[in-house]
Amino acid sequence: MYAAKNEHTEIRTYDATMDEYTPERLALYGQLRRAIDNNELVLHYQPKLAFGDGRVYGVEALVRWQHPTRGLSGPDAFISIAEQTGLIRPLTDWVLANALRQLDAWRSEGLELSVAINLSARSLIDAELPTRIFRALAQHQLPADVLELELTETMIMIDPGRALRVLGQLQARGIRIAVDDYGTGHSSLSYLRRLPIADLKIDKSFVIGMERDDSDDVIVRSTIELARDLNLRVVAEGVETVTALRRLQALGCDAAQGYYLGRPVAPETVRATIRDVEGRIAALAHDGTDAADAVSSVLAEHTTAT
Ligand code: G
Ligand code: MN
Repeated sequence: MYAAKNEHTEIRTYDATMDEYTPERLALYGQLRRAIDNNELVLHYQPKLAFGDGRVYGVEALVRWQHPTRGLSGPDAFISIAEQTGLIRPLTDWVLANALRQLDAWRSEGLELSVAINLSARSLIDAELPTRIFRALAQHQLPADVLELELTETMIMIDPGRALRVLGQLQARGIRIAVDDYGTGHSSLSYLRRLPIADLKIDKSFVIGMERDDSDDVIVRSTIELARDLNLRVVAEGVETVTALRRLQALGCDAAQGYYLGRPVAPETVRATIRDVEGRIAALAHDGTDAADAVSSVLAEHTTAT
């Protein structure tokens, strides 16, 4: 009926793939609602490394659902149902509260990190989002610049006017806005320039493809140049090999994230992951045996200079 009304046709044949209210989805809705209340959700954290000093400066929080029978699933399995049913607000609040509580604990133990959370399309145009975020920060007496919000170009384009208003308020208070999966959407550069963004995250598909596909390498290279011209911090996602890491360093990328550096891990494993990646990066920088590699000498120079 809703499909027929939307399309202004009198007759519309039932199509199960369009049905938001199948028994499966309704069951999922109920389970997700309980999951949020019962702490079946968990956040895993993936490190982000700064090329400048070879240190992990922040982590991205990634939500997982530890379902009693289905096991661990990622956001793809449940974000869309949350968006369609209004559960996205309690879900976003849960992620925000938990990520900030964890960050507060780390920082009081001397681990100077920032944390990034991923927003969904719906929460981005939620006029009350800024207030809820400021309240959560205040609760832990955290400065605004330790929080980063990741959103995709596509999400911004759904309602650019509203997105811009919400983002403007957040940025004015010092929160960092990052464009996630950059390169997969269709936003014009002139538009992007007007947004209050601090970080550009190059989509992992280009970074993964870079080693064997010249056009991916060109995209990565020109994105880094563009980001630098626009005074943005540019972060490469999907760094899976040391070759990719070195290439990005040579291209002047600011930071990197990916399986080579560390997979998303449970909070209690974050310290060990950071120690491990920083150790490996320091070793790479001092690896004099690889004399042909200009990149490692750049890294070495930097390490001795600081
Ligand atoms: O859309 P976004 O960039 O936030 O996606 C993050 C997702 O990418 C996470 O689910 C994470 O597990 C995955 N991811 C992180 N690093 C890598 C990587 O190096 N390779 C691949 N294939 N996926 C990654
Ligand atoms: Mn992200």
